[in-house]
Amino acid sequence: MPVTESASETTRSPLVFPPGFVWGSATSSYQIEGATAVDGKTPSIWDVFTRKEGAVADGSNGDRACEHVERYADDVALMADLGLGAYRFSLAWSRVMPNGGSQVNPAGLDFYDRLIDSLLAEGITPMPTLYHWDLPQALEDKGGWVNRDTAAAFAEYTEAAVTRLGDRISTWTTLNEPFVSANHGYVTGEHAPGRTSMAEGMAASHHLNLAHGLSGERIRSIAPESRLAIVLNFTPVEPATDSEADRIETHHRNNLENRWYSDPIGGFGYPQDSAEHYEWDQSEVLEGDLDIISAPIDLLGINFYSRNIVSADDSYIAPPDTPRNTMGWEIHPPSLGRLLRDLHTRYSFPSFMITENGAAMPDEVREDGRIADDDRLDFIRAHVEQVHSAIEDGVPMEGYLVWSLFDNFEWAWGYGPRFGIVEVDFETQVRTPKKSAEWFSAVAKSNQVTFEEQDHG
Ligand code: IFM
Repeated sequence: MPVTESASETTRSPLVFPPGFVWGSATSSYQIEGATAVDGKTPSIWDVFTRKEGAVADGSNGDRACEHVERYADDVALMADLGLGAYRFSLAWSRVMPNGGSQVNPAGLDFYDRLIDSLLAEGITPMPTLYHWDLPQALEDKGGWVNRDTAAAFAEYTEAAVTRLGDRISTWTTLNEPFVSANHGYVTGEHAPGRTSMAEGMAASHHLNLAHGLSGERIRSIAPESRLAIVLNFTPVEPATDSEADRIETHHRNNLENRWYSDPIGGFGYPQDSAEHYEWDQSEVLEGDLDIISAPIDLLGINFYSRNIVSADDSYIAPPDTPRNTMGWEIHPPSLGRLLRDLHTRYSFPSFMITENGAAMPDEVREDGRIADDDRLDFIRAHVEQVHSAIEDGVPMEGYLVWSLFDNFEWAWGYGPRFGIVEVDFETQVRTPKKSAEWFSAVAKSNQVTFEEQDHG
């Protein structure tokens, strides 16, 4: 007898994750910290970019954001209540090394020192990322990522951070989503520093890769016990039609968006046909660079949100019933499972973690004093299911971190899109866990995903 969809949902057995699987959340410095000009911190490119007319949809900036610098102790207590096992955050470079120079600012490092100690006291693993897009403006003034010296400066900054904090960190992440730093920052101009040159974007991409490699060398030498990671974003692409033009365009977009960092790091070098396609002469790639970049990493962090359908002439229009989040991004969980299997097949990285996955949703329904975000809950659960099935297929997945712990400053979109599993009232700074947070907490505490009807009750 056929079972109805809802009956089959309720009768599904739980998905149990391997012992030690890590459940946690992710944030980044500029998006939540606030305190942008205290204790010796100097402006980052985002402090400057947000002041430009029209740069941010709602004219906002990160001056206050979630006031995490002030409220970190309560925030850590909240994570502990939720039963999270890891917290991925980033360090603001210009808090640690004002002006990006060689002078270390102990007062800036004090904040991360306190944060890390509070996390460890609660049994939460701190997972710092050294760079999540907030370059010191002083370095941008010298050419930013287009200037090779920025990669060397990043290694100096790495040394300062790892020397002070490294005794308590088991995994260091160098960069977050370098594709976005190079592309949105230097090619499309929609992110800081707002430049619009393909050639500059290409130079930036190589210097970001080099920065990862040079930073990794310092991490290995100063904290040989800790693991080395990088976090990359992947947006699987599919051609809109079977036409040769669509397939060729898809191929190059895949190389640019999904392989420009993982290929050199994984030892394949840059995709040469696409370098030619994008008219990059590779003059920035000096002898020895690719060896530095391809030194082994211990963990690849994967940020996944959506897929892209590509047509050569940009004519593709998705069917009106395509499910989307409030950013307009298609919701397509099977692309995550496929991506994980493909990455494991192509590269020899020893371990993977979902370091960001989540969705901005309307958050309009309130029940029992909190946002009843069944749509976000469904989104996360559907993606977590894909992770489980990849594990069953032998992909070495070690954890899942939801983006994001809090509603926060969503870059050029300002505070409009809400990605948090915890609601933040930006006037009062009150944090209220949403229904998805309650659900995620139960998953984290039990290490399994259930399919009970009451998940939506
Ligand atoms: O908010 C961002 C984050 O900073 C990087 N990854 C994507 C998120 C959602 O756009």
